[in-house]
This record gives sequence, C-alpha cells and structure tokens, in this order.
Amino acid sequence: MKTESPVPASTAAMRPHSAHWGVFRAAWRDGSLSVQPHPGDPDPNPLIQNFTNALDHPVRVTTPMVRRGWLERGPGPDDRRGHDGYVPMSWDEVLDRLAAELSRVRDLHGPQAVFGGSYGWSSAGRFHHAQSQVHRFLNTALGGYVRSVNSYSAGASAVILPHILGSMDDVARRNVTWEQIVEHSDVVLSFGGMALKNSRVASGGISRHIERESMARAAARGCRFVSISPLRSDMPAESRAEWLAIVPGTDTALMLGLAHVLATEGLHDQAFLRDYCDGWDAFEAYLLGRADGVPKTAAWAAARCGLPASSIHALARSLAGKRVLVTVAHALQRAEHGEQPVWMGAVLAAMLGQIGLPGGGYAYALGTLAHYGKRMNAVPVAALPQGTNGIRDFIPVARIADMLLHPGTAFDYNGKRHVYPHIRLAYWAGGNPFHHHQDLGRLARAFRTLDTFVVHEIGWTATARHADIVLPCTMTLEREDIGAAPTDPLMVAMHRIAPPHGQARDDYDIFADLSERLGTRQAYTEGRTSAQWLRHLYERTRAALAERGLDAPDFDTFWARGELLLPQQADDGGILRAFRDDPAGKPLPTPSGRIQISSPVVAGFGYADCPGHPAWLPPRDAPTEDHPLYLVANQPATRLHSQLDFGAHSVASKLAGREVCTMHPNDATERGIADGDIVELYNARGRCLAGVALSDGIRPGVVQLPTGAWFDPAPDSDPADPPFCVHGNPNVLTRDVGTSSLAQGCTGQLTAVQVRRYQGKVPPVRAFDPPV
Ligand SMILES: Nc1nc2c(c(=O)[nH]1)N[C@H]1C(S)=C(S)[C@@H](COP(=O)(O)OP(=O)(O)OC[C@H]3O[C@@H](n4cnc5c(=O)[nH]c(N)nc54)[C@H](O)[C@@H]3O)O[C@H]1N2
Ligand SMILES: Nc1nc2c(c(=O)[nH]1)N[C@H]1C(S)=C(S)[C@@H](COP(=O)(O)OP(=O)(O)OC[C@H]3O[C@@H](n4cnc5c(=O)[nH]c(N)nc54)[C@H](O)[C@@H]3O)O[C@H]1N2
Ligand SMILES: [Mo]
Repeated sequence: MKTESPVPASTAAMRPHSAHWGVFRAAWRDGSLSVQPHPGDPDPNPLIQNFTNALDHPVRVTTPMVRRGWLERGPGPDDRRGHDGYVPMSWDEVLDRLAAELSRVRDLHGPQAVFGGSYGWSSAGRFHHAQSQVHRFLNTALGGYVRSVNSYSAGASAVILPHILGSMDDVARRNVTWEQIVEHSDVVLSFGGMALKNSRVASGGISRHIERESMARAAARGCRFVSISPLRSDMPAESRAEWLAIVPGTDTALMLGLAHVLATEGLHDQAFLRDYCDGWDAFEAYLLGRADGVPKTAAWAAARCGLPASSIHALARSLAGKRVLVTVAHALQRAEHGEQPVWMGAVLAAMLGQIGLPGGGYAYALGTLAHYGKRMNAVPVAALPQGTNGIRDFIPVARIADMLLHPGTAFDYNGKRHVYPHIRLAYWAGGNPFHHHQDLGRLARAFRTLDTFVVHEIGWTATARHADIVLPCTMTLEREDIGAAPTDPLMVAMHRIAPPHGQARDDYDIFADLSERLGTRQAYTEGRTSAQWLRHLYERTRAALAERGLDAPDFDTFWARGELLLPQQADDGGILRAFRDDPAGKPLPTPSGRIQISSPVVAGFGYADCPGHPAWLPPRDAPTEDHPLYLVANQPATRLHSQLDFGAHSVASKLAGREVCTMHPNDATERGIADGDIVELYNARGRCLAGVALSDGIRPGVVQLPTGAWFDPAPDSDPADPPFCVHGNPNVLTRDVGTSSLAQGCTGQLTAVQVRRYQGKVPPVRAFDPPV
C-alpha cells in the first residue's frame, strides 16, 4: 500500500486544497505561496488570500514550548498564566512529561477531571479535524473526558428548535433552498440580514458561492427582500433590500407587534394555526394582553424596537397572503433570551401560513453560513470515529468559565439540574477560547485554576499564551486530507502544498506518540498511518457511489483528479414540506407532532427566563447612562473568527494594525471623534482600542466591532485589573452569561459600552510577535 506522498520542498504546479471559506489551488515556490480560487466558483471568497503570508509567519509556533512557571513549580493553579515566559523542549521530552501528567491526573482524579470539550472550528479536512482527534485520543487513552454540548454559533436555537419544530439541522439545513427563493418567494423577511461575508463560509468547505447571484435573480423576478438589522451591510446591494434599522436585541418585540397587527386585523391564517399548530390560545392571550394587561400593539413594539408604528403596520399588512419566508440569523440568539426571537420567528411564519411551501415559511439561519439553503448530498462522507466516552458529565459549551470557577455548583439546562465537575486539566486542539468566549478577564481567571492546560496550535494565539504546554501542529496546507461537507457536492483531494513549518507535526502524529507512551497506540491508530486513514475514510463514499451504480473511482484516481462530484438529493423541502402535505402521516418530531406555538414541556420547566410561549423579556445588559451605546460584536468580514488574523487579507483591513469599529457620524461628533481616529471602547468588564470608521449605514446609538482580533493585553497591564486589549478584541467587553436557564447559550453578540477618543500614547500591537 502506498504510504505518505513525499513532502514537497517546492511545488511548481498548482494543487487542489480546501478551507472552510472555499476550494482553491495553491503552489509554494521559492518561499512564496500563490492561491487561486476554484475555476467553478462564481463568487470566490477573498479569505483565501489570508494563506499567502501564513506558512512561515513569525507568529507560527516552531517548537514544543513549556511555560516557565509550570516547569519550575509543576502542575497547579497559577496566576502567571497569560504573562509568563516559555522554554523550548524536544518532542521526546515534552511528550514524556505530558504523558506523565495525563497519567497523574487520571490516576488521582479520574477522567472526569479532564475537560476535552476543545470547542473550535480548526481546519476543513475530514481526517485532520482537530476536535475529533483530541476526543478520540482522550477516549482511547483515558476512557473519556468532560465534554461540551452545542455550539457558540447556535447555543439557544439548538435547544429551543426541537421543542417547537424539529432539530436545528431540519430547520436550517434541510428546508427552503436558494433555488426555491429564486423561483417562488414573494417576500424574504430577514431578521439579522443575510450578509455575504457570512454565507461564504461552511465548515468542511464550500465550492460554489451562489448566494449573491441567487439574491440578484430573485430580486430581478420581483422578490422583495426586507432586512431588519442595525447594519445596512447585512444585506448585499444585489438583493435591493429595504433596510429597517432596528434597535439591537428587540426583534421579538417587533415580531410581536407584527403579529398583533395580523391577529387584530384578521390577516393571520387561522386554518393553518388550527390544522398544523398547538398552543395558539395561550399565546394569543399574551399577544392581545388578556394575560398580562399589555397588548403587544405596533405602538408598544415601536417604543422598544425603534421603528415607527406606521412602518410596523404597513409591513404586517404587506405580508398577508404572500409567499413570505421568515429568516432569523444566528446572531439574534447569541444574546440574552436568544431563544425568544428564534421561537417568535417561527410563530410569525405560522401566522402567515406559508410553512412547508416552496420558498415560504421559516428558514432559521438561512444566509448565515453556506450550509443553509443547499441540497444535501445523496452519499455519505466519513468522519474520524471518536470512540466511546465513559464520562457522563458535560457542560453547555459556553459555560466553560463557570465550570472552572465554580466546581460542584449546580446549573440548569433544558429542564434538568446538573453539577459542574472539578476540572484539573484542559486539553485544547483546534479552537481559540480567547477568541470565542466572553468576558476574557474572567476567562483568564478561570484558566488560572487548572493544574495543567495543554494546547496544540499553529500560531501563538492568546490561548496558546495561557497554556502550560504548547505543541506546534501543522496547518492544513502542510498535510493531505479530504475536504467535504454534507451540503456541498464537491469532494476535494486536499494535496499537501508545503512542508511543515519548523518542528510542527500533525495533531494525529502527536496523539499517536502520546498514546504510545500511555500504552494505547493501537486503539488510537488502529494500525493506520494518516495516508492509510484517508483511503479508509474515502472507501465509505466510494462504496456508496458504487452501490448506486455511479462513477466510483478508486482513491488513487480521485487523488490524481483532485476532486469528485457527488450526487445530491432532491430539493424536497425536508420535514416541514412533508408535514404540510401529510400532517397525520408525517408529524413533526415535537411532543404533539405539530408546531408548538406554546410548549407545555418548556412551560413545565418553570424558567422565568424562558416561559412556555415566545415573549418579550427585556435584556439585563441594555445601555445605561454610563455605557449608552449598543456594541454589536459580529463575525468578521476579512477572516474566519480568529483564524489567520495575521493573514494578508485580514491585516489589510486594519487601521495601523488595529481592528476597525464602525460608528454613526452623530455619535462620533457628540464625542469629538473623527474618521480614522483611535478610540477606546469600555465598560465595567474591560476596554479595548480600535480604529474608527464613520458610516451612516449603522443605526445611531450602535457601534460595531467584529470579533477575531487576537487578544493583546497592554504591556504594562496588571492581571488583577480589567483587561485592556490594544488590538481590538470585543470579548474583553462582552458578558459571560447564558441565554437562559433553558439553553445556557453564548450571549457574545451584544453588550453595552461607551466610546471615547483615545488620548494616551498609543501602545504597539504585539499580538503577532511570538512570546519571549
Ligand atoms: N463576542 C462574540 N464572540 C463570539 C461570536 C460572536 O458573534 N460574538 N461568535 C461565536 C461563534 S459563532 C463561534 S463559531 C466561535 C468561533 O470560535 P473558534 O472556532 O474557537 O475560533 P477559530 O478562530 O476558528 O479557532 C480555531 C483555532 O484552531 C486553530 N487551528 C486551525 N487548524 C488547526 C489544526 O489543524 N490543528 C489545531 N490543533 N489547531 C488548528 C486556529 O489557529 C485557531 O486558533 O466564536 C464565538 N465567539
Ligand atoms: N467572514 C466570516 N463569515 C462567517 C464567520 C466568520 O467568522 N467570518 N463565522 C461563521 C459562523 S461560525 C457562524 S455561526 C455564522 C454566524 O452568523 P451570524 O451569527 O448571523 O453572523 P454575525 O455576523 O455575527 O451577525 C449577523 C448580523 O446580525 C446583526 N445583528 C446583531 N444583533 C442583532 C439584533 O439584535 N437584531 C437584528 N435584527 N440584527 C442583529 C448584525 O448586524 C450582524 O452583522 O457566520 C459564519 N460566517
Ligand atoms: Mo459559529
């Protein structure tokens, strides 16, 4: 059997590769990387340009490193994490020490003292998927680990949607497609917009970016797009969208106002509510004010969401009888009470009676990722099996700091009480908690409680700089893999483009050698090299193709061709279409088999912060006199999260090396701020610097700073003080509280801040200098 293909020092020809942000070809010649989008991509993602300077960037981790304090004092809680020095170590010695530490923790405390949640997107390949690798390693070597459930993307919706409609995959992925919108929709009513920056990304890869042309074609046919968002840029010009600049966090109030107009003017589809839904009466009592004395009128909604009551009336009336598609962006539920807009969006769609019709109804999160609005593949793509986790303890993923700071404390989640385990060792590969988590000052305190923190990284992220053991791993371009996603028909032979940087090794080989020391190598590798795993995983797809009598090339042929087009399923509308066509025969996977306008199950949990039907619950983190502006901390346009923030395309978007925030000119003038100034955003939790761009494309009273700038604490900062990030990471400002007792999701999208012109001497950005 063929083993690894040779590591090229230089590749003259362009070779295929894939990333979460697109399929491309690349060549590495004389120390320089050139990248070209796949020729079949109608709207390539400029994010591929972040690779061009990444391979040998000084911020790459070149050799295993151990934190000085951990070496000197051994494992244990340590306040120096985050501002300590590092000592280089050979692979043999570092793996010996790490194996000994893993054994110590397992023998003394058991695997329930190891957190292996390791949340993060890592890279696109099916085999070298870092999270799968670390889970498989911990399962085979230790017998399990404390895991995390759900995601930072959709923490609230993943839990609420199964109560009311079906699984998130059914409501987001196997539902209304772009093909249907082009042909059938009259109105797309989009809460949170459908920004192309977001829909250009899909975990596992995306070969054709069709969102721009689909919106253009739908608009040309006469489809009306309405974007409800604090930012005009959340809908592309091609959609010719109307922009309703809502106050952040108030969509549920607006939806209730629209519902009130529909209900009181008899414009709601009462037959649909009767035949397909349960719980209308309890909700109607709330909507009309019979339950609480407060009718949720358009005027009531206007006072909360900042849009005129007349616009709310007009919008509601314009929807009745039309093929309307309601979409709710992930962003809306990444906020306090994030369950409510997701549920209320479904109720609004039910009142309009279009659920299950082509191009109509409710498509949660459509336009926020390239996975949604696509057909599903008809053949499977294998993933690395993770083995069996013997530990039952888990956390909702965004409760990491709570768990580390409050072991033994109880927490609510989806109708049950659980207890936070006492974690001694955390193992991270493929994620960046100092990117994804909120209230970074609190997170840093939480990581200081550990005995040992292990991180595999390609670069010196803030997470690596808080770790005790930092192991340099290859980046995707330095190894072979299979690129594939269940919503994209192109399977990609991800060729190796360049040799590993410094002493970097594949996550797989690191875990294999650690397993050797723990006596579990065979269980981890099953006797396969990486190259043999790729053939093994590919076989599943090949066999499924052969079974259908389709072209089923062997691995070597696939590899030489560079790609393989997979068959896709019919555009059949998924469970919502099936339910509409046959409500008795194809019930929804809800307790009653129908759409839950009210949920007796959720009501039975007795949570004040998530009652039994959608409701307006005012945010606790709204602007105040001291912090009068809403901060929208959304996804960055020039990178995926924090990945390759040092890449050419990301760096080019910064202002003198700092992240850029957007403000309305009125808010700036009031504060003596001019376009291009360096400003300081602050609240009680922390502060950060950013360049400022003024724009009338943002609602006054709102400031926007994307996520993803690497956390870079000021050089002279005292770790006991609230963090001061000189680079522009908004998560020093965001709040670390769950969406509600139901889902405990991440609430990083919104917080309240004040902004002032920065007067002091501007500290240098050192985020991309390796530590000393
Ligand atoms: N305030 C605020 N915070 C947010 C959000 C928000 O809207 N507002 N959004 C949230 C959302 S939706 C998400 S999904 C999260 C994203 O959070 P993450 O997924 O944690 O962010 P990434 O930057 O993608 O982190 C991936 C890390 O893996 C590393 N990596 C890449 N390839 C490999 C590999 O092969 N092996 C290893 N070991 N490492 C590798 C990268 O260098 C990078 O550091 O952020 C969340 N945080
Ligand atoms: N370029 C790029 N694309 C990405 C990612 C990335 O990091 N970079 N991340 C990917 C991932 S993991 C995910 S989960 C998705 C996330 O998809 P989303 O979470 O939907 O993306 P965001 O950009 O955070 O938010 C979308 C828009 O919602 C608006 N918004 C914020 N709060 C409110 C509100 O209260 N009401 C209304 N009506 N609008 C509001 C903001 O203006 C924001 O631009 O994006 C994916 N796509
Ligand atoms: Mo996400």
